[in-house]
Amino acid sequence: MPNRKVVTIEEFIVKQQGGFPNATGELSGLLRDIGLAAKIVNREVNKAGLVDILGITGTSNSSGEEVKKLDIFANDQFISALRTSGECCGLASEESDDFVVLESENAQNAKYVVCIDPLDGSSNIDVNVSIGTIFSIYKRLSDPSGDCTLDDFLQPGRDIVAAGYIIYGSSTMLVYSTGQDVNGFTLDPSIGEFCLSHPAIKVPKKGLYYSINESYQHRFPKAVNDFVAYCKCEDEKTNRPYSARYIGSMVADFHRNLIKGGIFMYPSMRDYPNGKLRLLFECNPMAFIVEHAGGVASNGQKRVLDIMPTELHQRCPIFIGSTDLVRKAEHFIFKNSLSLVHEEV
Ligand code: FDP
Repeated sequence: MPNRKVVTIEEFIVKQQGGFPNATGELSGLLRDIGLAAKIVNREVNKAGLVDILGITGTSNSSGEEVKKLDIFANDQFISALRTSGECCGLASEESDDFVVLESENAQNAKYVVCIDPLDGSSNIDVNVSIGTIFSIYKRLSDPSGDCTLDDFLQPGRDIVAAGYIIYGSSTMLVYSTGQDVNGFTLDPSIGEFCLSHPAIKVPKKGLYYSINESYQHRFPKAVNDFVAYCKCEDEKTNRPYSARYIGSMVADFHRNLIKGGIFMYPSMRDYPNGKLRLLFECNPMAFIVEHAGGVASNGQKRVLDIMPTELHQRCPIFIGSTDLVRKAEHFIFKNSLSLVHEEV
């Protein structure tokens, strides 16, 4: 067996920083702190069945969903890691209604803000199914002499400086990009380090998986159902039918499709014109990752990263993954909108 040198995430971040002569090391520090908090959350996720941390708290988050204890634990860990890091002046979390200004002495004058979904896929916690953390980092727009403001968070995804996710699965992985390649690091529990395992990830242009919660079929727009029917159709030339895979944990569904090729969809629905997923906490970071891996993220009509957010907890329909599949879904949506116009004439 070839003896490959192990590269830890710390070494990798330092090496990457070396490629930018003007880098101050703040972004590197922030990424390292997120990695450290992820290890602590991972430890708790792994023993979730053993300690009294599993179960619901009886409260709801800002989107009215049940909050699990582990969500709160993860939220607290990331806030505290970022508070002490000194490189971040504020953060917005999917678990909190409003953003938090980090007022510690360290955080003053810091030039970055972070958006985080501390524990995504939380309905899967109790049943030992993969869950994840999603993060994105932006340069603040406000004057560094004062507190950060809402506008620092309401930036389009194309202005993300770095984004990534952690998947707590059969192994724990941290995948991130600073706007160049997308690299994946697997946690080696024997040394407690994230080690480079998936360098320069590229999402296959064509995919063989489609991921959508089909139980909502009767609430989806016709174009989405037409596209799903297309995925199921027999066609040797395009390797159809594609296989359905839906874990119900965006990080896990996204991660599989990133590595193997496929499309993840959470479209608009009757009564939910913007779908379920949040633009700032879920859609934008994943869109940033997929684009840097050579894939596409669309709301059905336009690039997710070009949407101008107007509120922290804004939702957004999403079609994300392999380029050919996402473009095909967009084509169905476009075709359907044309036929609607024709019907109206
Ligand atoms: P969850 O509610 O379990 O936290 O936005 C959160 C999310 O999971 C995603 O991770 C997942 O893809 C989606 O919601 C699942 O929603 P449905 O149960 O409606 O399919």
